[in-house]
Amino acid sequence: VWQKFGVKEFGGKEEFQQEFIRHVETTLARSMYNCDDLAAYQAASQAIRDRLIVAWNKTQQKHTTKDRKRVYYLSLEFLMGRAMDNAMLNAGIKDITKSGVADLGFKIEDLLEQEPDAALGNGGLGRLAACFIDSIASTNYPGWGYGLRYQYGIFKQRIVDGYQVESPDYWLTFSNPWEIPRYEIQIDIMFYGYTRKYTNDDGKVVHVWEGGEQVQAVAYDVPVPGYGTETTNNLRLWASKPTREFDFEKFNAGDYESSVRESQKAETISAVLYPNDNFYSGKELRLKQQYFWVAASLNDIVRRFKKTHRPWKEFPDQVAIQLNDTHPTLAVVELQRILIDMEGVEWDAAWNIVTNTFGYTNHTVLPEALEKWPVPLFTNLLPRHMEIIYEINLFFLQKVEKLFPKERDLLARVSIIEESSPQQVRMAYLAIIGSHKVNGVAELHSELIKTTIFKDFVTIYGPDKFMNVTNGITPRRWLHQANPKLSDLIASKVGSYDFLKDLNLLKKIEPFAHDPKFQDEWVTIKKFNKARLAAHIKQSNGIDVNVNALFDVQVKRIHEYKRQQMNIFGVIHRYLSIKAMTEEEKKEATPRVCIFGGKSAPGYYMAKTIIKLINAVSEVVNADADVGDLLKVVFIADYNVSKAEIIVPASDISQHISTAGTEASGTSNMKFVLNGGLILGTVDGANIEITREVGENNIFLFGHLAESVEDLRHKHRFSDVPLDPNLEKVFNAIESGTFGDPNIYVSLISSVTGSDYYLVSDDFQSYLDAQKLVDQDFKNKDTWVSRSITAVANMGFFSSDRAIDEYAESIWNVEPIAME
Ligand code: DL6
Repeated sequence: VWQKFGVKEFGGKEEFQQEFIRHVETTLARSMYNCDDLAAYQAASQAIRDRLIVAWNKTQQKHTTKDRKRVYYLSLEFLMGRAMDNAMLNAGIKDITKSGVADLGFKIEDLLEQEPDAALGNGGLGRLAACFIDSIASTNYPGWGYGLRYQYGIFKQRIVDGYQVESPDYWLTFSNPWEIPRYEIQIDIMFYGYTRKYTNDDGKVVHVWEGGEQVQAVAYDVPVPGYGTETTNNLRLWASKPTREFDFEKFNAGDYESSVRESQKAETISAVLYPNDNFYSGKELRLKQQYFWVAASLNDIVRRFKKTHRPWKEFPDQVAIQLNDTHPTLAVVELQRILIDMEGVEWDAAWNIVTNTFGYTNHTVLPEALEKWPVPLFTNLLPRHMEIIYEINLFFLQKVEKLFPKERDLLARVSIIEESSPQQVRMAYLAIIGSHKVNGVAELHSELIKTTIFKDFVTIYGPDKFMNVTNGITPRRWLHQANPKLSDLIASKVGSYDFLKDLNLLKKIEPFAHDPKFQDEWVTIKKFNKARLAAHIKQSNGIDVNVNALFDVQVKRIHEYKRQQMNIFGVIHRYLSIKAMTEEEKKEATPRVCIFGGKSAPGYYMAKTIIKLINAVSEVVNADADVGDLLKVVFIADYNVSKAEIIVPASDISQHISTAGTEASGTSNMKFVLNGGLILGTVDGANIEITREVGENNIFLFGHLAESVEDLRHKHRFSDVPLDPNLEKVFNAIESGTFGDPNIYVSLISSVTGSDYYLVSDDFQSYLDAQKLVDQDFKNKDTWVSRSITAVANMGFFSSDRAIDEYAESIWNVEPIAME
């Protein structure tokens, strides 16, 4: 069934091998006798890269000659993972490569293991950006990603004595074959300095920003191959460099250290990814990163537009820019600055261009994640931008005042400047005011932003400016690449691999949900994937797990709102129950392997305590002979994209149990279901739409609904709400030292016994009930497998191709350009 397509294939295996050997001998300057797995990985990637570059060039030429509107996706995070397997699969050259390297004595799996993850992101937001650029290419849209080329991606996590320990992610130690340095593309970026204005000969007031520090942005291009198409788009990542290597005067005066200081300072800008997920921390360097990246990207976009010699008013007909969260919001101000200060466009005309160009995606309602910058810091770093923000705000507030003359409070509520001490720039408000569309990332979330954090803006602009685009995932990486056996089985029923481009074709497997042969094959594949994960667990944790047990997985960033604490409290409850069981009862119990993974932000004390508790429970439970195979607890260290590719296909149940109304969408929920795992989840984020698509019989939902959350929190604040009795038993066990020093967990427990902001106690009984149902249902293998097949058959909606089509049609107004 395999179709040949895409990037012009190697003439055959032999041609690939010639290319491979050429790269070993010339690019790497090694010999085939002295070629280890790392060198073989590098040579194979170079051979594949050569093909990608040919397709990349053709695509760019085509897009330039077609001269149609392009979309630019601005994201401070692109959590790409590994590139090689994805490139081979998307270009349709995996078979050739695999057998080509095999003949030369290498296993493709060993080569793939050599590649470090490109981990330029924290979690959901960054991985979404990676899925989106895969889909933009696969659906032939002319689109580029713009981001930062961090020298250090998200930190590496080790577990030492049960605690998270961070170390830097040196992902660029060996040269990166998946990027093309563009040393010729260098853009000067300025910070600090001062502004002045003067009236020119035409009587026009001209604003000047000068006297600041300069750094240079250098471009690195990462080809993004679409699946089953020759379209190969571009992800342009910027690295910071000094404008001059060192200060000759200081050098000549013998002051060597300070002669290189400027160059080191410049390089710091793109050095490291801030490791916070759903949390804003107001560091000046972060704002510098944002401006550096946004200014370089806009300079590039504007330069490309100017080559077409169109009038400025046509800019939005040629350019759509999507702001991935508020991180790139400065782009709104920068474009206005370019237009009015550099290009002489009148304010109103310029503002019209700006607002028709940008769209803004909100990814969270959590107050601690909403970006605000202190005005003094902002003014010092970007004085001209601050002036422009004041103007934008003034015109906006005048408009609001005209529309709602009697509502004085409204003006203060919606002002871009928060009147705190010091004053703060509210970036989300600036993003809304500067964009023509604002979207949330799942239905519930998009409703919530309209009724809570952005309510006033709905009043001002009307509801049409606000919309929903439910997130999606790329089925290429998250099915075909992560779970090739399942992809092959599905293809055998669909009749082709077309479902990888049109995920609704999965529907064709639904009639086989009760077919015993198909079910057998389905179960065999799940077992294979569980065995693969079990081998990984044995290797990394030294723990033996039984592949016949129910694999229960919660892997994601550790965050109180995601409630890993509730999961581990539930595990302790299970442990206590097993300890109280008779031998007869034990025979009836469903064996479980509870698998956790995820990083905590380095400064997030409560999340780090949760990790410690999981590891402490794991140590006690796994060593308890009374328990045996009935319960195993595993914390997989350093969860990342390539580990997710092993973990996701192996789950029977995965947990997505955020307090209702807190998880904007979630995307791993989609990945797990697409791989035949069922969900245990709350009525939150995209779980709701997943339920609608797969049917409520094929998901385990529990917990309070979003509309009750405020009342429950209010109750906790103003009266004594009794602790859930089962949770009390769990806390007693922790406090009596069953899992080591109880002092470690005092604040974690009091976060629940106190205000219980995340409603762990309120939801605990319903969580346990749902878990009980999972245990019971897992025993009925036939029903379980038919539910799993039915769920997969109905996951078509969650392809990121669908999400991209929605963005393209209702926000960007861009159309695909066929390569053929
Ligand atoms: O939209 C992608 C992803 C959602 O699936 C998650 O639910 C949401 O938590 C995450 N949001 C963020 C916000 N970070 N900031 N700023 O990562 O976005």
